[in-house]
Amino acid sequence: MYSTDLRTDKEKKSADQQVLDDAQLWDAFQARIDNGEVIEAKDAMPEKYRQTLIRQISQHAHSEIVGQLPEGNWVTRAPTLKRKLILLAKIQDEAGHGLYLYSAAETLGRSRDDMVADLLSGKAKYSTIFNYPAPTWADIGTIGWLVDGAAIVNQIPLCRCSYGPYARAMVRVCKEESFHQRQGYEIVTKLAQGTAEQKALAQDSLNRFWWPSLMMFGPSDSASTHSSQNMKWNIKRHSNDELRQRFIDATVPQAEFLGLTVPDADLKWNEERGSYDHGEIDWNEFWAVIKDGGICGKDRIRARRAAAKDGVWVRAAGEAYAEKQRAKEQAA
Ligand code: BYC
Repeated sequence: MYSTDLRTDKEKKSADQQVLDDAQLWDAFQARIDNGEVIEAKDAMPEKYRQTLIRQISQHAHSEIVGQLPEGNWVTRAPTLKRKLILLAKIQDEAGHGLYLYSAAETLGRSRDDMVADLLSGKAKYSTIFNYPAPTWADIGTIGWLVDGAAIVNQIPLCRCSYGPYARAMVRVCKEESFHQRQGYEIVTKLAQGTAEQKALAQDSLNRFWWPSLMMFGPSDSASTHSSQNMKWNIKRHSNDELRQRFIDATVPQAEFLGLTVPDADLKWNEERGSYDHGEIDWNEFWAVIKDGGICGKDRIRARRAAAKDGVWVRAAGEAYAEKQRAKEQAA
């Protein structure tokens, strides 16, 4: 498959030799991070840094790709031609995000084929949010508003992540997510300001997507295994709970503006903190969706396996064409 790892075999070998494992070299790497330097693909890095980036970036890429599925179901049922075009453009953007992210992960030495194989075998994680069903048109609005909204809050700090290829990919992704969030909020606005039935549809969708959207930020800080090291390495700039709180504070007024009710009886403005207090997230549900795939996990993997199988001829044709071009260039 196409690779963006541009290093020669010799360079890869020498990078392998540079894998930092003794304390002194770790300190030197940490000093670069503390100094705000950007780490590039050919730089020496601790093996754990490389592995945690491959883990996070590939999970992120899988989320973008699997995230197309609930929305894809609505392309043929979008209420107007304009809505259909906007939705198609958004879904196409998500494919592009997956591509940038797989490419960024490949610079760390893992092939896209291997990463995709992990997704298809069920080994790799992707965001729990995409294992929830989207049975109504209002859900397409809510996904843009809440899911892309949460993604922006989580991903803006990643534009300053210490790993250059990931940070640069995030800049473009965030710009596009911003359009996605607005188109989603616009759909929900139309419904909330429409008939009583339309407003009820919007409210029902908010009820179902609110808590799963909060789970997108990951487990609470006390249960997060990677946060502390990843913050030391400037991969993460803020903790899961900090970003979740930021999302709640930005989103509750948006729901209020639409006359919708956030489904949290404990939600209350805290004057002293200048922030909302909120109810307890059901972490049992979160871990169960990670473990068993929730309502849609099996369908999502089945759909990705079918796409991989149906796309074999496309990839073969692409490779044959590239080979033909190479032969032509060599002959010229
Ligand atoms: N779902 O130590 P923690 C989009 C896992 S796509 C599933 O806090 P970390 C869109 C975590 O992987 C947006 N698993 O981890 C697309 C770890 O397990 P492993 C996707 C989760 O990495 C299409 C364990 O729990 N965004 O917007 O420090 C259409 C412990 O967690 C989840 C990204 O991927 C979860 N929600 O922090 C529309 C952002 N949360 O790997 C929209 C990039 C946690 O040890 N990723 N886990 O087995 C990140 O920022 C971080 O990886 C996270 C987790 C904040 C998600």
